[in-house]
Amino acid sequence: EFSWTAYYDIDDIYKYLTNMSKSYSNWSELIVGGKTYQGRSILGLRINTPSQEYTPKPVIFIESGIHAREWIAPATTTYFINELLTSKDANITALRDQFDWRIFPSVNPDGYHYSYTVDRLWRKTLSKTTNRCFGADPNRNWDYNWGQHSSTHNPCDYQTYAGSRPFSEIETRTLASYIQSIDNMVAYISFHSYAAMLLLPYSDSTEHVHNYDDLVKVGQSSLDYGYKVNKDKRYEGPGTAAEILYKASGGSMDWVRHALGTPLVFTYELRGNSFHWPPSRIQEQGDEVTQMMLGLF
Ligand code: 0X9
Ligand code: ZN
Repeated sequence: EFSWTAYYDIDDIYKYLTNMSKSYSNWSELIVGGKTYQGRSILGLRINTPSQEYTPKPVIFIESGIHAREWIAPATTTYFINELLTSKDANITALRDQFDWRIFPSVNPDGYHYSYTVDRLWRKTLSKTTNRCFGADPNRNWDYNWGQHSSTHNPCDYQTYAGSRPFSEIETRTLASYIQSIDNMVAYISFHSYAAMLLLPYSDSTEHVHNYDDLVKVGQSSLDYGYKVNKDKRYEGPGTAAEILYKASGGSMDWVRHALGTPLVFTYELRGNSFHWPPSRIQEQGDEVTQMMLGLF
């Protein structure tokens, strides 16, 4: 049985998504956001309850687990899926019904499986680069200002190798084309760990986007909601990644904002004091993220 008191390998996460799509087949379905180097699908769940309206609902996209070792991100994301599907709380059912959700708990499933079975601190993809080394940082590989800040061009770099060219990785390339095909995407939310921060575009420059003040306002509301259920430590931000964390180029958030003009783009750096955040704390992180999503919309 799937739960939120343990971390699961990718097959079990995918089995959970598949089971939920069958149990709630009237308003949820499995979706494929792309492909991986090892031939996996990037699997997600669409949640779109029936409505009386003729116009399609606005889409909210959730991208989680792009960095393999940040296990709290996929765990929290399946927790949130579970809340959307099963909660009787009127605020949560209203949030569920208002939007067409596309939720991907692990957009780097090869890397996640590798971190689960071989190298717990693995961050990158698993693509072949040199004879000795492999993998690129999928959050440095998107085609916007690629290869500049916090990026290396050394395939043997364990952390931030940007790849051989923009979208060299099949995961980022196929996911970007899936994202691009979505009409009416109003929000793109990405989950990482660990810093307890809410980051806004851009990561790559300190320039403020035209609706920066709005992003700060709704971001602040999101953090207020989160703080209500978890007073352990208030998240830093909202602020541009470039200003409150560090400049980094080639991230998904910057590409989505720049190439697609999506109005609401956020990156949450979840809690933790290491990548080994204990499984006993998944639930509290899940509740906090659920509240933070309620505070956004
Ligand atoms: O460096 C990153 O990619 C993220 N931090 S992490 O420690 N999880 O690796 C920050 C992401 C900020 N946004 C972008 N770089 N686009
Ligand atoms: Zn990360």
